[in-house]
Amino acid sequence: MALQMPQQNLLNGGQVIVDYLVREGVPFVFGLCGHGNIGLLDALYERSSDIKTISVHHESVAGFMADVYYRVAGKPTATFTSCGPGSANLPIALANAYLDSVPFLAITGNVPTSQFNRGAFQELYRHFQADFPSTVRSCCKHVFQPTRGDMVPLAIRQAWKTMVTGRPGPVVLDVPFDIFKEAAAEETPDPHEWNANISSRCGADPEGVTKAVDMLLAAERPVILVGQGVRYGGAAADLLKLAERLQIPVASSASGLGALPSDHPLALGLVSRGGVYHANHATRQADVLLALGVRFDDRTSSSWLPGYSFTIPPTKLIHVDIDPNEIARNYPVALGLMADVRTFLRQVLTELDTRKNTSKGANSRQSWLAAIAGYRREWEALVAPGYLDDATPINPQRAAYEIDRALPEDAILVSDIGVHHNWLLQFCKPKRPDSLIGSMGFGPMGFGVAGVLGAKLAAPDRPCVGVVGDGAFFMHASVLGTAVEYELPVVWVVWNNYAYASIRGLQRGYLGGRELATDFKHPQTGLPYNPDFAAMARSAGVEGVTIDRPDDLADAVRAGIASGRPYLIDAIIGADKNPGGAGAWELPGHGVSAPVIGGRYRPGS
Ligand SMILES: Cc1ncc(C[n+]2csc(CCOP(=O)(O)OP(=O)(O)O)c2C)c(N)n1
Ligand SMILES: [Mg+2]
Repeated sequence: MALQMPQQNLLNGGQVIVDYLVREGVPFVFGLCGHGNIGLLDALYERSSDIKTISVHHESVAGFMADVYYRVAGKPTATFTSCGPGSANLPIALANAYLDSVPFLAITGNVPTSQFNRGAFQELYRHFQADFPSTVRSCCKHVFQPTRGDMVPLAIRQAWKTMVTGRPGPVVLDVPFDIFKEAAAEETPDPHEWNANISSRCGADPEGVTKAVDMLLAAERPVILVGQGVRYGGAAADLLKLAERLQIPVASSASGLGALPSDHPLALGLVSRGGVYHANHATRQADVLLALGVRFDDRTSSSWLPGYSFTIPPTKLIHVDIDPNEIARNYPVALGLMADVRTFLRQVLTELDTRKNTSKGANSRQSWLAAIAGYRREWEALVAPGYLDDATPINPQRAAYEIDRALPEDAILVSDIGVHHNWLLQFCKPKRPDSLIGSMGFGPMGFGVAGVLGAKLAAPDRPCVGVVGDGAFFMHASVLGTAVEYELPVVWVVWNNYAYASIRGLQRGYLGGRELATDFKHPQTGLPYNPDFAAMARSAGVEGVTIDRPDDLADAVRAGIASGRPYLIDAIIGADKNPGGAGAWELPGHGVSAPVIGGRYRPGS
């Protein structure tokens, strides 16, 4: 398509940005208009056959869509937001992407350079002129703010490179109003020169690889712990090879679930404060723990209290991460290696080829695996009754199970934040690295409500289901309109427990039941209150049904997927049970939760 050339046949700032996105192969931009970004919209208008603009009804929706798009497609996209309040709706999604190491380019509008520091409409100026960058500095890898048209080419190519190299993360390109229209360059930087040929897949120090292999071969109770670095680093196939070759069981942080298919005999599942017994009891007894792309946050680590998730030391930790800042952040390391996880795994496999007798260690590991199988049986016996509970409202464990079993193998489940997420983490059986997507770093409500739309755009042929709290859905119900406007056949299961139940659970667990501001009640009757979500969906042109019997839930999910239309299931689910796990969680000043199985492990006792 012919571009409209401004003065001297130069592309303007907006055109350079959009052309660069097109040359990077970005299929979508997500955002919301404002006077601050009409220049960019104009450039997008010109290229509308090359890049599709998705207009949403809340800026955070745009950010969550871009975020989950990347988690599924492995490719970054961009968002556009206006100056002032429009962009101020975005940091929640930026911070979420930042903490979960997910890249997207946030193009934020700002006031015209000629008006800097005059207090123009929507300028944040009282501390420093046009100071949106300060608003987002803790929420992204870098902020670029070109203040002349000819600064745009440099800014866009550097922004993209910063976003995708090293530990990935979101980057902000903050563009004053006039710069979108100001003459910028004759042509756009070529991604092949500035970005495509850069690899950050660095390997570990070769001596470190030798040491790691020595430690793994000598270990009697080794465990591999995987996190996001394996899942999104494309390392799942190499992980499988290593685990099978050395017969080492694999536990996952919440962000690593599905890196090894859940039904693989060596897959232990979730290690966490709410982790399953066989995972937690294996990782905390391990003599060598190989941690791949894991942060050891408080939930994974049972608030770092020894003996619940981990006991490091005496466990010898081999910690591999592309970001050295995460190594030895929370636990001492026997061996810390900065490396891309996939490259490291390949180095280890190559090193193993040079060793003799690797099967000896694998055979001696059978007693360790047998012990873990025993822990697994104990866990399964503990949770068995929950699968059979026929009660209405639906038992949450049963709900998680019914939703999971209704999903075909290629389905993508995007969870929101809340108690439903904890249940899903325990009882879903993800088969692929992207089967169960959740937010673990920042945990913003709305992530799943909106994110499922991004998943669908990334994988139009795969069923995409968002399981979301009633609190979060009400907060972000505008997604109904977006699904209709862009014909996105996603299924939302609203986990309707008439409460901000995860927080009410804390009031019950830690505060003696002093409940305030955590449930939804009708003012006159005192009965649980919520809008009729199914009717709300229908009013927006989305199919909507209400389910309160466990036997109907799986069929409803299947029907939603089969409908080929946006579909909402309002599922009435009990809130009186909390997902108990084998770990613990400390809320400093309020105490420590008790595990439901196994207690605290003390080495040597
Ligand atoms: C934007 C945002 N506000 C507040 C919180 C704190 N928070 C975490 S979970 C939760 C309750 C969520 O309620 P709901 O969506 O109904 O999910 P449930 O826990 O009931 O499954 C709240 C308020 C948050 N994580 N994000
Ligand atoms: Mg709720």
